[in-house]
Amino acid sequence: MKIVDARVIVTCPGRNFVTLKVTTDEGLTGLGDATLNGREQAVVGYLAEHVAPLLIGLDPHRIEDTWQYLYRGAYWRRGPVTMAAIAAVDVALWDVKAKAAGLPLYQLLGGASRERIRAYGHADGRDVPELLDAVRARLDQGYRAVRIQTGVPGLKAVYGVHDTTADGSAVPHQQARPLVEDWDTDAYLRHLPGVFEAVRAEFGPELPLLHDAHHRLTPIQAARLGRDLEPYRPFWLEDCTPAENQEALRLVRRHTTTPLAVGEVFNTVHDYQTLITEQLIDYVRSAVTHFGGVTPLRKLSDFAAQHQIKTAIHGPEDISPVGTAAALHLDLAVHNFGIQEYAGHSPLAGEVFPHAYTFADGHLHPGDAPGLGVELDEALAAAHPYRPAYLPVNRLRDGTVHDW
Ligand code: GCO
Ligand code: MG
Repeated sequence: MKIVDARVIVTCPGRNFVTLKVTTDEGLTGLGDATLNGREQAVVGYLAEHVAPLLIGLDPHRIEDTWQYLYRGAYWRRGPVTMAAIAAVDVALWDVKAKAAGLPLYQLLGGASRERIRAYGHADGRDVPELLDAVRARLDQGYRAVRIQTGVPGLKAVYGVHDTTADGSAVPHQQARPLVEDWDTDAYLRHLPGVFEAVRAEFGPELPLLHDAHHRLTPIQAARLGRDLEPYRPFWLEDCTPAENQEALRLVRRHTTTPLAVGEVFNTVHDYQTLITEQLIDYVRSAVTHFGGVTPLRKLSDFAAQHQIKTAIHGPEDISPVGTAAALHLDLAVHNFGIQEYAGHSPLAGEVFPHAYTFADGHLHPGDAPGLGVELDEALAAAHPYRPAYLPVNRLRDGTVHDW
């Protein structure tokens, strides 16, 4: 079998998605997600100009070789743009291989290690009563694990409490310039333990509660927060510090038993070396889409498993249904699965990407269609073209740019 066509398709059914579509001389097609939120066109250029031409004539079955060819062959390694492009190729080739075998992808990864995949959803509110309502809404949808984020008194727009501004008006995803959020770490550290206390008081001790600090703390602040949250038994504290400084997590770990999750902005296993070998974290959070695909994420899972670290693949709305499906096949297959983030997609995105995966009773399953189990309605995709959009930026009260 040979690849005869490789095309990049950009669509915006509510938010931008970048998809690679590979076609073979036997008429099989494969899809890969290359969406890099707020920097989509950089990956489009990398794929269309530098990668797609190299794929023509290759045997799509040679996934490992193609991965190494694109990773080592470029000389310039790593980075989100490169690794999102390689991920799209890798996932598209796994899609083709599984379709050629007539099997859902998870069967090629060793088969199912479990019946279903536990998911966590997002609940956020500008204040505690709004958050409690949001948690209740997620439970009504069937979720059995919830990430909680709230506004902080005195701050007007806070990470994770999206879609509304201080005056309650909607924040559009598509904007000509980034929205500016504001931040005060002391106010946040004072506020959050009370939020956990209120949610525990309302929903009891059993509901798994997660929280994302989004890289905003110094190691000693993260250590303080981890300790202050211990009475409420969080499932995890995510991205407490900017973890490109892996050594920083040693300090956090020394002070708290709150489980730590890290990795959604990582691109390669090297970013995890110290974190995994020194057991400084409990969950690896990388997305198939930003980590170079199923091939390296499988290797990461196995490396993490040797240190009793579990997987928790990144699953926000900006990972397309193609990237979501790839994650679900891995989740079902690997032994050290922990939990899957599932923010879901708009109904329109579901129509652009018809898919076999399902969500019920707080659990996901990739379905049993051959391949990934996701298709792309190209006509509908074309009817919703790319719209420029940025992620927000974050500033302290005095105007200093802070981690977002
Ligand atoms: C998460 C993430 C996301 C990211 C987003 C950036 O845990 O789901 O933090 O919300 O901010 O994916 O594009
Ligand atoms: Mg996160």
